[in-house]
Amino acid sequence: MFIGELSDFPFSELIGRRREAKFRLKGYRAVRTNIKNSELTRPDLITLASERLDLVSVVEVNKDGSPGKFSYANIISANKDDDSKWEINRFSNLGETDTNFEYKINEIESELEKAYYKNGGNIETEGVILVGFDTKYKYIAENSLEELESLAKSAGKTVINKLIQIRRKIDPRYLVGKGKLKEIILHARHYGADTIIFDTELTPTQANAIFKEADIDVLDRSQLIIEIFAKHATTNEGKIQVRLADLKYNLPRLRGKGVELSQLGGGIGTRGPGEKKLEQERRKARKEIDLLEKQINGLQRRREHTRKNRKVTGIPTVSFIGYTNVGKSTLFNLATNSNVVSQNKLFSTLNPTTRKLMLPSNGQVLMTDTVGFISKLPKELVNAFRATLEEIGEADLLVHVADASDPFVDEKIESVEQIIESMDCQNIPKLLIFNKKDMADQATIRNLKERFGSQMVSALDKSSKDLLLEEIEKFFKENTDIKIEKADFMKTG
Ligand SMILES: Nc1nc2c(ncn2[C@@H]2O[C@H](COP(=O)(O)OP(=O)(O)OP(=O)(O)O)[C@@H](O)[C@H]2O)c(=O)[nH]1
Ligand SMILES: [Mg+2]
Repeated sequence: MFIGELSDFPFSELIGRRREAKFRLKGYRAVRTNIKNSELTRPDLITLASERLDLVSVVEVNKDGSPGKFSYANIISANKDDDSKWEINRFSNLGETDTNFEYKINEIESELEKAYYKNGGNIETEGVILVGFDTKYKYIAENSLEELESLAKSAGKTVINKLIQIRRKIDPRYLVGKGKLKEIILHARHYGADTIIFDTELTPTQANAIFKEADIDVLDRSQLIIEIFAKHATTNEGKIQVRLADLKYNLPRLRGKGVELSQLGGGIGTRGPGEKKLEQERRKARKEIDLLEKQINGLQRRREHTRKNRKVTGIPTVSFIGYTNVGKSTLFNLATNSNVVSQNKLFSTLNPTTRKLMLPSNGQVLMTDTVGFISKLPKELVNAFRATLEEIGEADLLVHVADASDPFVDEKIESVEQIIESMDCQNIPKLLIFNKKDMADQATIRNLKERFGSQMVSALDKSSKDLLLEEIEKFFKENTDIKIEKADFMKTG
């Protein structure tokens, strides 16, 4: 029983941030009494939904102290066609209710559980709500959100629902504005989500302010990308690079537990224990960054050495570049009879691989498979993936692979070209090739051919190997003055 505004009651402190609950209710019922009015207020209902209380009710007290009108509300199942979160039941007199509340609550919980699974929830994996955002156009936010969904799946998460917010002016504190943010949080809790992922890079201020409002996890697009890289990193260098990117991105976003408390307790000019701890964490992160930078520089020198040796041999180098998941690694495997990882996930490749390869008229080249690009790539990651950047920077030819079956192929080609330019590699000769021809319809193939005049291949079709290699050979002959040495069979055996 609580007197006063329900929304002021410190449920979170009392019950804690119970993340394992997912579709469960918290096991708390709130009864409020009121002298004048028996209506549940909006704050009552919001508290019901956000704290996942079993029930919230209000009893009117008659002048003589006897109970009068009575109403109660409970959460209803999340439904993608209807955003209602609660239902209210009203009775003209408390004595009139013959509801068995134990039974009722069990019934609600079993409905919530059913809806959780029906909405795609999965108790084993992390359930996420995705939030798309743009300052102008819904379709831009939608396209980007679709990609965010693939990213979330590549990270092994379950996408429960997607929301889009268009706002002319970015809120520097809450991105989407405080009111909208509260709605999104409520929505996420209603669906039993574990995490909200924003499809933009949140500034440190936004990340911290949003975290304070939401009592479930919050990620942004860049953190999600870093998380995927971390999952896929297998080599020592890959792991160091990801850790470095992670530390650099999150250093200004460190929150430090207990900072709010120390700010409340300490007067102006004093530093509470929370802030000191935060400072310690920052210092620790900076130290680790320094150490990792040194390790990476060491590895870089070693790679430089290898590349110099390669240069001496005079064999031209060809690097496959392109948007993530277009089939670079599959094509690389086909061309070089290799076995690097290729799979239908974003960022399968993290480290460049180089192999020697024979072109149709016996000329030799070195071919490299590289990390895929993505639009809005966090700069901490671009810098961290130096191994790939160096490979690209040193290449004699960049084979830009694009996916012919992708409706957004134009935007992705553009995005790759921009990244290449930002890496100062725009002067390296480039050959555009369309892959996944088998998945594109005839009209699209004709249209792409007309506009780009590029070769169409399918990495799944063995005959594409010759097409690709002939194209590369022809390009060297017609567009560069690089002489490709023929393999010397006597020497190499
Ligand atoms: N239908 C079809 N699927 C293809 C083709 N080429 C590649 N794929 C599939 O596309 C998915 C991605 O292929 P990858 O070779 O891993 O792509 P990638 O460009 O190396 O991706 P990242 O390393 O993540 O940047 C895999 O499931 C491949 O089997 C193709 O020509 N046709
Ligand atoms: Mg790959």
